[in-house]
Amino acid sequence: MSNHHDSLLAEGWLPLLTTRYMGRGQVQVLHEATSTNTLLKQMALSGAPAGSLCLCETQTAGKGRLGRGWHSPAGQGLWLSVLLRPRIQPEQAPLVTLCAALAMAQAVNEVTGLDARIKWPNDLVLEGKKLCGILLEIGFGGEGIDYIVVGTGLNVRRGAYPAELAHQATSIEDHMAPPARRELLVRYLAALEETIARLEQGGFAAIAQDYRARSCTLGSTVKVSGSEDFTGTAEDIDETGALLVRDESGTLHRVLAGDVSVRGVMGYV
Ligand code: BT5
Repeated sequence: MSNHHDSLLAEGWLPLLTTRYMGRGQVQVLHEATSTNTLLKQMALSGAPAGSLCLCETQTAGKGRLGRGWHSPAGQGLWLSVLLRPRIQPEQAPLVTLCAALAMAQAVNEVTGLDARIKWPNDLVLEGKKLCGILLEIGFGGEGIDYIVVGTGLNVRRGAYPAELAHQATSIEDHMAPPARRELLVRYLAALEETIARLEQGGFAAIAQDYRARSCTLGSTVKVSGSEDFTGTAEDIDETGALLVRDESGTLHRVLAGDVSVRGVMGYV
């Protein structure tokens, strides 16, 4: 169902790019990929420069976290991965997920006016339903981080997710006539370049204010499931990207990963 008004071919968007390096380097635009993350990881290992990008119309083996899958039907979303080689400490790597979430939230907001919120660590939600998921894959070398592949799956059209996920997933088209995907792409790449530069210079503190303003997690009641289960208030994010949650007895927990449900979001009441 390709539509020439919504083409992702590079000649349509490369001239619109406002970035110094993001979305340049090696650029692969494919009709079909197994997973853009997997392909870009191979490119990273063979020396592709920071800013290289892989995007496709459909993925046959789109990946979520923890071995889960990601639905990526043809023409329905922005299925893409960007290669970063950021100058940050290895323990700061998870902060790149937060940067990508912030950049995508800004891009969606600027292009559509919709108020996409960031659910820590890796989701964007609209009115409590998942609009975008983010998957980081990190390669370490002798001197720290060699590469980070940051994959984003943004649901643009209604067909992006199957009916059985309708209770927890949404798309831009569920809210308005969708914009051309290249507009979202160009804005995302610009926002990502800026956000990563700020992270390199000042750590999480440099993006904290903007991040907080678009977060639906900070200040909310959250349920943490993992090695121990508890409920509390998400108070802050630390210098490594961990979520700081104060439980009902007043103890502060540092939550590194695992599943965090936010009250009122994606089915948690
Ligand atoms: C994520 O995982 O949210 C990360 C998704 C990253 C996808 C991008 S697409 C480009 C790049 N290449 C890849 O191979 N991946 C990245 P997680 O938090 O584990 O969420 C996965 C869960 O979300 C699944 O188990 C489903 O329940 C649900 N899901 C799957 N497809 C969805 C979709 N299109 N929209 C909303 N929810 C979906």
